[in-house]
Amino acid sequence: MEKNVCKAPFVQEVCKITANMYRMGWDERNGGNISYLLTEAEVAPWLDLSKVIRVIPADFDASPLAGKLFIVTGTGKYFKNVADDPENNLGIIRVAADGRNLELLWGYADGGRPTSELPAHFRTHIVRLGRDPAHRVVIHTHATNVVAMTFVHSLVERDFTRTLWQMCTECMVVFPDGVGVLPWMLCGNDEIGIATAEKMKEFRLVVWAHHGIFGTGHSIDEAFGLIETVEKAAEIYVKIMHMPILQTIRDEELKILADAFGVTPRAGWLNV
Ligand code: 2HA
Ligand code: ZN
Repeated sequence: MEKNVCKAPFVQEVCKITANMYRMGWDERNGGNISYLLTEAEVAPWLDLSKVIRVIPADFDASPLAGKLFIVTGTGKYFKNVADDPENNLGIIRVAADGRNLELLWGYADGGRPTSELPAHFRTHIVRLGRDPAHRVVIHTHATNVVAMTFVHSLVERDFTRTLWQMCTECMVVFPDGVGVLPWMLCGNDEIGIATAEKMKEFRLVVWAHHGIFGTGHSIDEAFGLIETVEKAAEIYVKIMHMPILQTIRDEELKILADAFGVTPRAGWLNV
């Protein structure tokens, strides 16, 4: 018997994180989007997997994800509203065998579609799954201080990452692999999707200059945790950048930190 899908743990998780991110002030209006890879075993108790409500064309090739299930925020939908109305604001989709269509199994009840950033999400899933079979989540958000930092800091990835690492002790431990950075590009198309996925070959985090950030992970907590740690560092940067700096975390100390926590900083990015 089918149950109320809104009560499924994976729907509840997306409801909680979208509400939380809205309260962080990062997801104004329809800003931000989430896609979360689900297993058949997770979804089957809640939905009849043979019942396709609607077929939605994908305007890019998602064939490496054929047969995979995702819960995805809807295009034009507000994070503010997801928790109160998951069935209109979220959808559960399966990538069709041809990779050119998406089979809607639940949600987008008002005729909606997945996020406009689906190419960036799906191309990122393809790349990250190739690197890490436990990968499951892509979160895009307009993290305020990260966006601010892209106006006043070099966008060279090594420089950008080094500044973030220096802003708080946790950063080296959380993202020793650093952040990728893309220059300003038009969003919502496959071109930025391809560029994002190219960066995801090397990074779990990609900043879109003057727009936002993409974070990935095994879970919502992990992807969100990466983003909030970068955002916290960027916040400290924008608070202090116009003041005289009297001391910082030195590269020798970042190395001590990495050694103590058993993480490997991206090769060549520390000057030690
Ligand atoms: O979905 O965040 O990048 C709205 C956006 C576009
Ligand atoms: Zn955006």
